[in-house]
Order: sequence, then C-alpha cells, then structure tokens
Amino acid sequence: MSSLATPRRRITIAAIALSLLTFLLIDARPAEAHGSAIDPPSRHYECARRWDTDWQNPIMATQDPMCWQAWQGNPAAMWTWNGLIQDNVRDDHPARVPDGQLCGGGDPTYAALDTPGRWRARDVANTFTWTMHDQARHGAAYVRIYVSKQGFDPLTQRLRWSDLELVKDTGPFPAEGPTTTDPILNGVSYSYEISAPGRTGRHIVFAVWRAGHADQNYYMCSDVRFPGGTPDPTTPPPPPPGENDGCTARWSAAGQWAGGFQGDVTVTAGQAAIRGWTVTLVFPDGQTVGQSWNAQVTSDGPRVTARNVGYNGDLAAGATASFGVMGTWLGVNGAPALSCTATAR
Ligand SMILES: [Cu+2]
Repeated sequence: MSSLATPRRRITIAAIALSLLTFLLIDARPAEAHGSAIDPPSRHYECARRWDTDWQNPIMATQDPMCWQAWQGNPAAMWTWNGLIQDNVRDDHPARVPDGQLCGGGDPTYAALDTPGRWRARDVANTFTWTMHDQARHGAAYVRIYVSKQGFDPLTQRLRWSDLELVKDTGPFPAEGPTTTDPILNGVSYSYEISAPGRTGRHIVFAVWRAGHADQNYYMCSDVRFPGGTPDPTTPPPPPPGENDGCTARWSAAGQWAGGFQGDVTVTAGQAAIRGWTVTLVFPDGQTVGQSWNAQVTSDGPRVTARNVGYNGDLAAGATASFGVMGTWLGVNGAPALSCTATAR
C-alpha cells in the first residue's frame, strides 16, 4: 500500500505546486494590467465590458455599431482595453498623440477608437462625477481631464487638441483606497467632480493619466450627452472603411513541449501593397514570449506586439511574410488572438 501512497503523494504535491504556480501566473495578470476611465466609461472599456465574451455576435453591428467596428478592426486591442498607453512621452502629449488620434492614444492598434460616430453616450449633467480605475495601483503624476468645447461634433469629427478645454488637473497622488471586488477591475478607483458649463448635447470627455511609477501615459475618450442639444440622427452615416484592412495574420502552432512552445505567424498583405505591418497577439493563458525571429517583438503582459524588420515589411498585394516566436506556458496553452495593421505604401 505504501508503494502506491508515495507516488500518489508526489502527484498531489506536484498538483498543488502546479496550481500554486498557475495561481501566481493568473494573479500576475491584473498586476500587469493598468486601467482606464470607467464612468462615464472610455470607448475601449465600454466596448470590452459590453462585448468581451460575445464580440462576434452580429447583433452588435446594429445595437452598438461603433463597438462593432472597433472589435472587427482589432479584437486584441479591445481585450487589452486597460493597456492603451504610451511610454516616455516627457509630458509632450501632442507630439506623441497627434490631432485626430486622441481617442486611440496615437497607437495604430487602437485606431478604431478615433472613428467618429454614434458611440454609446452617458447622459450627464453639466456637473458630473468622472471615475477612472487603476488596476495596478500606479497612482498618478497627474490626471488631466478635458471636455470638448461647444460646437465640436463627435458624430462627424475626429478629436483634436484644440477641440478641448482642460477642466481638471489633479496633480500627483498615491494609489489609495479599497480594492474593488470586481474581478475585472481588481484595483482602486478615483473619482473627480467635473464642471463643464455652457455645453449641450454630445461631447467627449478626454483624459490623460500619467502614472505615478513611470513615464507611462494613458489616454481615454468617454462619450457623454449634456442636457439639451439635438438628438442623434436615427440613421447613422455609413462607417468609413476599416483602418486594418491592409493585412491579415494567421497563427500556426509549430511545437509544444513541457513548459515551452513555438509558433509561426504568417502575414498576408490585402488587396494593396504595403510597406510595413504590425501584428498584435494576445495570449489567453498567461503564456510569455521569450525568443523571436524575423520580427521586432515586444511584450506587455499577455499582449505581444510584432513589427516587421527591414527585409520583410514591404509586401506586394497578396504577398506573405512570416515570423516565429518561442515562449513558455503552464497548465493551458491556448492559441493567441491575432490582428494585423498595415502601413500603406
Ligand atoms: Cu501599468
């Protein structure tokens, strides 16, 4: 009997060690995550929250067309709603985040957030409470909150810096307060009273949050509707062509062994020639990527960004390039979600 007990105990210890490691890995993900505005919600937080597990449901196209075009454009960006950041901006936000790209934080991965249209808007009074969430307890060097000026039309215009009025600058503050019990947020929220007089109808509340631990900057657009103004047209204008039609990316698992895996990605140009590509991979099970080849690869938690290198960015229409990654996994090794953004020739 004891000869059976020993291996069984060994298995039990191994199982406990594995579940502990899995727990640590899973637990590390919220800590690496960051945050955004949650009320009124930023475009990316709202779309992620509403459609996260149902993002291919075609009903979204009519119920929530702006989220639909964002999910269609880049699902990986929506899953990483908490990672819309730019590093090392040195407080020169307009230099990194040009006019027309404010809602996407100047990051092409999030370009769909800049598309004007009928984003779901929260009804607010001219004085309202704005709340953001800090998952990783970064605190802030500052949060600067802006509201668009009267006359700006979020249905038809892309947001520019000159469209905005600064209504709040918090200055530095530490991460403070109780951790929320919400499993997705899992951090601390900060609320501010915002006063935006003289405005009616649809507007955008834009914010820059510079984190307290590093020169790490978050950008976020929340859609609101002040009392008065004209209601939204019932027939929306047709959405402009997608920003991400220039290429597609396909994953193929090339190998898997204890703790490790290798995968190959094939990038295919669309109906026009391109001169560069960026593939975003979001790994569902806490995998991390170590080595890579034929691409410049950077990782931010589960989100891995791969850019072409000098010799494989220029592709004729329909032509392909490929790159590979090697990484580690534990417990479950699900395939990543991929999206591809091209630079036009
Ligand atoms: Cu962070």
